Amino acid sequence: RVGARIAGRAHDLCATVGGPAGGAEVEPAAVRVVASTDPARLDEVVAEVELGGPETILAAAVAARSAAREWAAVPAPVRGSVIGSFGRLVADNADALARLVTREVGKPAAEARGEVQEIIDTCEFFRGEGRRLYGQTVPSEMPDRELFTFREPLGVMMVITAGNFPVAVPSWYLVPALLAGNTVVWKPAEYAAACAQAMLDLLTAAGVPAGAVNLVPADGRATSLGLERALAAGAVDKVGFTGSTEVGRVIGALCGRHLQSPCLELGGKNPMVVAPDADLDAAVSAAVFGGFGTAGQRCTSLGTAIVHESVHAAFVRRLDAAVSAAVIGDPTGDVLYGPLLDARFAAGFERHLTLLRDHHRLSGSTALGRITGATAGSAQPPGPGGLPRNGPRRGFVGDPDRGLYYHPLIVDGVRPDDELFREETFGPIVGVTTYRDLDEAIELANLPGYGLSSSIYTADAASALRFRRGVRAGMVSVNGSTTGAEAHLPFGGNGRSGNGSRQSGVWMLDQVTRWQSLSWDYSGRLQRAQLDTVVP
Ligand code: UN1
Repeated sequence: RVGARIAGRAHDLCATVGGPAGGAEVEPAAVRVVASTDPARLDEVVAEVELGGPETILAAAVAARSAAREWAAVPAPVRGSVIGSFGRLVADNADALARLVTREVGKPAAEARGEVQEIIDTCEFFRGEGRRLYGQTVPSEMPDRELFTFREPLGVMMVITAGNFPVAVPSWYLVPALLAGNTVVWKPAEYAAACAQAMLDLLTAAGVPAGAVNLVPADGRATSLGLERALAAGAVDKVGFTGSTEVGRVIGALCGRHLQSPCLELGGKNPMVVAPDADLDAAVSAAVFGGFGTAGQRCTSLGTAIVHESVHAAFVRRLDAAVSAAVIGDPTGDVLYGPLLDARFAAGFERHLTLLRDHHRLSGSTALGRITGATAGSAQPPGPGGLPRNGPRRGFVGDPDRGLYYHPLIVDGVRPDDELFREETFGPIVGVTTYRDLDEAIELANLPGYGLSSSIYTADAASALRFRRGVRAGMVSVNGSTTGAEAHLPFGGNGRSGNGSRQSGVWMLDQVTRWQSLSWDYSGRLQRAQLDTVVP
């Protein structure tokens, strides 16, 4: 069986969901077992995950191919009903699914519930698309001839997803891919495999047939080898990937060799401009939510606040106060953010912190590094030179020594040459810099070369519109956070953020279908385009 082999029952979703997950019967290749742990309680294993090798991925693609014809033959409105049932099942199991998200990747309860809502919204949109999935009628330049276009499924999609949105982002691929009549190989993040298993169980319970979605947890090396083989064997028609820019380049190159254009949704270093006329309290709230929500681990997280020099001091003071007052910690509670996703993400974040040490002026109450110490809640001990360091934090709930918790960081005075200004950090850090005029702010916003999300706080319509036009981001928010895109608006970026593909809403249909045209002549003679076309 292709699928996440998980010891025991990793989720407590309701009785309608149960039994073995979907996926075709194939012999798995050599595997390794890894533990997916709760990042807030590292000693607790959420699931034992059996990783597939390259052969497992190839086998899953072949299984998806065998299931493709039958699924594509199901009328689109019926496929839409299956998506509708999936959405209802997700809604019926929303709390349990959100709890699993919290447990497996440490996302705070409210945000996890929001993530589940994003699946429901996506299903609501695509259910109806099953009754639309429109093609066009196009006038011909010749008489007695009709032209049409049709959307056709691509065949087999390989979907590779990260664990920061372990259920919502996969649904952005799985739901439209299935609706359009494709079958899927899904490689989730290993440390979010129990969430993936729960999603597959819900899809199966909703009526997605065996073999239509094949779940294969695998490590990075096995994934790229398996994908390479599957592409070479003609077993995969399209790849969808959400994750780092670095891995996106590898996947883009692999697909390019086979003349495929993947859907790539990569990193971001998302700017927020705070204009002199901005509502500063609102801008600070957006910086807190956008920079520190999900512990800064959204691709849309705020990277750098670019603040007009006239309001810079006031902005930093208020941001610092808001962040210092925030409660962080155990994600089952009401916290701003919980632990980092997984040990590898913590290690990556530590690398950024190492580069930051000694290079930046950190704002007054900001501490640096992992939160430790059994007595969280006591004051922060100062480090050398008065700089606060690792240690307990006021406003912490839970056991700091059991989880991957990090202090929130505000780094004031970042410059364009700084690593922190240019690179995505995927952790709870916000950089702050200043600008003098809007052109400079736009230039700073574009400098890192990403192009995913962006924001401006201003009361001036002309500044907002100028920023919208000048910023090279796929998503622009005026007086709102860089995070929190709605599920039916085009989502994606260019530059280091992706290859220009857009997810969500009708735009996603272009990632899961191919256009076919039909020219139908009923003149009874050969009509030659251009040659027989009479243009007066
Ligand atoms: C991601 O981090 O990959 O706009 C997706 C947002 C979310 C999705 C983020 N709705 O922040």
